[in-house]
Amino acid sequence: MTLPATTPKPRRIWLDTDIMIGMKDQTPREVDDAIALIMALQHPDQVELVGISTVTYANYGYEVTQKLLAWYNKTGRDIPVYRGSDTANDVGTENDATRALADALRTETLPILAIGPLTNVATVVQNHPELISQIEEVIVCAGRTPGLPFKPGLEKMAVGDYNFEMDPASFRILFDAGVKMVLSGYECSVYLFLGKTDIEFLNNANEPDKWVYDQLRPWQQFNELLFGVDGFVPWDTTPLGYLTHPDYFKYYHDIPVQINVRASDTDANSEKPYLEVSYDFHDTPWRATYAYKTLPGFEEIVIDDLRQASARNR
Ligand SMILES: [Ca+2]
Repeated sequence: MTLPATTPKPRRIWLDTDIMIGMKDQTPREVDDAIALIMALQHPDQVELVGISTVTYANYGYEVTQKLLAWYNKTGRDIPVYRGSDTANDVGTENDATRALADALRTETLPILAIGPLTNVATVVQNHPELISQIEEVIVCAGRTPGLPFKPGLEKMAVGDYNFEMDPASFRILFDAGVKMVLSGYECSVYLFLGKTDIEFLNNANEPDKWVYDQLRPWQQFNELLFGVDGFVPWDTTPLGYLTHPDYFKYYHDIPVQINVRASDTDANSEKPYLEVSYDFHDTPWRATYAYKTLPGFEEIVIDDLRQASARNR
C-alpha cells in the first residue's frame, strides 16, 4: 500500500525587524532586512510569516514593510505588521508588537527570526515568563568568535556588532531565560556580496523593482566610500537562511556564549561588551548554535530570489 504524497508544511515563524530601507536621512540606509523579507516571501513552502514586528525605526519600519508586502506578498495570506520599540533600550515596555507576539505565542510555539536589536523579544520574555517555553528558538544576526574584528571589504575600518551593541541587556535576558539561540552574524554573512551587476536586473521600469534598485544602488556606493568596494553584504539573509536553506551554512552546535567587556575596536579610548562564542569558555551556562560559514551557493539563492520576486511582479 502506498501512502498519499504529502507536501511538507512550512514552518510558521515570527519576524522582528529593524527594517530601514529607503528611510530619508543624511546617508543611504541599510537594505538587508528588506532583502530578507522579500526572500522569505519567495519560500512559502519553507516559512510562513505569522506576523511581523518592527523595532528601532518602528513607525518607518511599519510603513515600508506594508509597502513591500503590497508589492511582494503573493502568498495569498494577509501578514499583519505591528509597531514595536522605538528605542532599543526600553526593554519591559509593552507595545503593539510585544502584545501581538505574546498573543501569537499563547496560540502556538514559534521560532522568532529577530533581525534587529532584541528589545521587543526580550520584553515578551521578561514580562511573560510563562511564554518562554513557547519560543522554539530565536535566530539573530549577532555574535563573534573571540578576537574576530568586523572589517568588511578592504578592511579599512572595523564596525560594531550592531544588533547586540544597540541593546546588550536584551541578549542577556534571552540567554538567562534559557531560550534556544541561533547566532548567524558577521562571520558567516561576510561571505556574501552583492555588487552592481548582481542587482542590475532591478533597474527597469517596473515600479517595485525600480524603487528597490533606487535604494540598493546608493547603499552599494555608500559601502564603497566606507569599505572600499562597490557593493554590500546582505547580513540579515543568513539568519533567514538558517530557516529556509540550513544546508548552506556550517555551524558550531551547543557552543558556550559569554559577554566579555574589553577595549572597544570601534571607539577609541572606551570599552564595550562583545558577544562571543568559544568551546574554551567554561564558566557560562549560556549556549547557542553559531553559524560560522556560508557556502557559496547561498549567494546565488539570494540573487535568484530577488529575480523571482521581480518576475512575479510583471
Ligand atoms: Ca536588521
